[in-house]
Amino acid sequence: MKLQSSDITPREWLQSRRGALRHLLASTSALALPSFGAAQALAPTQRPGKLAPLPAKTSLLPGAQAMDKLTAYKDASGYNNFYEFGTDKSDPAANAHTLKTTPWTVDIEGLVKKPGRWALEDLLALSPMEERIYRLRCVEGWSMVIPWVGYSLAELIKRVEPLGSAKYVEFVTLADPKTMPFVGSRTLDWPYTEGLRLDEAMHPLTLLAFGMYGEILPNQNGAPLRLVVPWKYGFKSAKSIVKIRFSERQPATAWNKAAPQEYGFYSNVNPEVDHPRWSQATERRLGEDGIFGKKRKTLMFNGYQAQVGQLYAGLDLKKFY
Ligand SMILES: Nc1nc2c(c(=O)[nH]1)N[C@H]1C(S)=C(S)[C@@H](COP(=O)(O)O)O[C@H]1N2
Ligand SMILES: [Mo]
Repeated sequence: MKLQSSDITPREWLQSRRGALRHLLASTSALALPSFGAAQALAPTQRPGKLAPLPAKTSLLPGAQAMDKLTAYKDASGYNNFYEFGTDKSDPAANAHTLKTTPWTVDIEGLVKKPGRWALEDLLALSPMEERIYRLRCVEGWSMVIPWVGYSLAELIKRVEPLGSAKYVEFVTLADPKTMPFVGSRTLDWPYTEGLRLDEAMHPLTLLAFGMYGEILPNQNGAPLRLVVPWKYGFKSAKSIVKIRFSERQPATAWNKAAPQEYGFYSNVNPEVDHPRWSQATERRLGEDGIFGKKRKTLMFNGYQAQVGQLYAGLDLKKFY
């Protein structure tokens, strides 16, 4: 039987990786192992095996291992929102092959002591890679569980030394009409931008992701690097980032500009605050429930309340949606 990542729970996934590592250590010279042995030892059948491997150690951060069943790779990479490549869920997988991810640079701008341009290679080497299994819930009502690979955005932020006046972080993503067929369409004001309060951006769960399922990100999931903010609606998790800007004022965001009464700056997952056109109380897990399957209850802060709830103490979450 061929074991698919979608058939196993994250606990089994982690245990089988440890088992594979023990087997490898017993059968080969331990000295031959590269530094992040665990992901290297991942059985090839558990990795999609389509893209370059991105070795990582398992993150021990509280909240970093959602114990729900993993979403199948084919669903996570085949059902996407990436409006630069079209508005249908199947468009990004069909069209994003044109995205050119090398060379890639990220500009750090604004209120920091160390502004400048980072090459992707230097960002990849900045901090050890961790695998984190996060729930991600789209504002449209579907959700998934993905083993991401990356490190806390805080590692990069500390390195560039924000000034005391910096209160917000803006993320600007690629808008290249030559490779992104829908940049120029009137759906959104391009480039797609997003923003976080500095304390949200510094929260250890806020992930700068370079990979998923043990491999580098597929283009349609935001290669070569993206944000993953697991307690917020999916649109806050900007894909294919080219610029990170620190500011004193709250930055504009693409969805807020497009429909301010529907998409606020905070966009924390909250089953008690409905979208003006639909309820946010329940969700469907991708691949699991089927279109007519039963819905599951959406959790406050997408299940990350213990980790992030204190960021919003005293804030009226109905007003700051
Ligand atoms: N640049 C960019 N980033 C984006 C989007 C987009 O259209 N463009 N869509 C967002 C939305 S609505 C969601 S739900 C997630 C989807 O991420 P996934 O395709 O990896 O599931 O990406 C977010 N990041
Ligand atoms: Mo979304």
